[in-house]
Amino acid sequence: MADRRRLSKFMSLILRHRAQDFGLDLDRQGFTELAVLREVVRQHSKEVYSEADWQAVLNGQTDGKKRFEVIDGRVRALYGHSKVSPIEYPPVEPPRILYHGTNPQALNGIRQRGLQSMKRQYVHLSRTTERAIKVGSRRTEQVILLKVRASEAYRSGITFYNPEPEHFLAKAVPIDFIDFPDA
Ligand code: HQG
Repeated sequence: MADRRRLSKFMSLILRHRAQDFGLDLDRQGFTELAVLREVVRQHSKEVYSEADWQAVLNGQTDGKKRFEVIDGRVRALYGHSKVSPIEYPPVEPPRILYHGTNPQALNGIRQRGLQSMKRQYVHLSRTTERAIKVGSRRTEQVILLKVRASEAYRSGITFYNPEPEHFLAKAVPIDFIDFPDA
């Protein structure tokens, strides 16, 4: 079996960050033709991916994360885009509390400036503590769990989006709506 994680990572790179470099145009919702993307991947990969590999990655069966979406032969990354590939979603009302898992190095910056989207287009917020801890543990063994008072932020005019069930996005979250662990 081909390395599906590698396919998923390559697709994320193209659809979240570098579509233009690979000659792909994304529409405002981040979609492009699946057939064209497949051809780009074929041209740039040493691996040969089967139909089953493609379906597994597109359906989020590699590690249980739904990263992509296909509608009418067009594909997009659901989240994670950098500022060069802006993407728009319909706004939603968030749950009362959302979580963000981060690392000790980031904490000072967050205390000063709130949660910023950094290299991406949006800040990523998790519905559950488990998911937030998983996200944070990509960078550290000492995950710091922040609680975001999302309903309150929403009522104050912050816009939220929900591209896939576990995740919410916002342009930024000011410190007023963040509960720090030792606060
Ligand atoms: C931190 C993966 C200093 C923030 C994951 C984070 C997720 C600040 C880092 C998704 C800051 C940005 C996104 C501030 C935020 N000062 N640091 N003011 N505000 N930060 O990767 O949330 O597997 O862009 O805490 O699972 O870690 O790729 O965001 O540590 O769902 O599908 O700046 O990416 O999904 O890092 O992860 P990221 P994230 P995939």
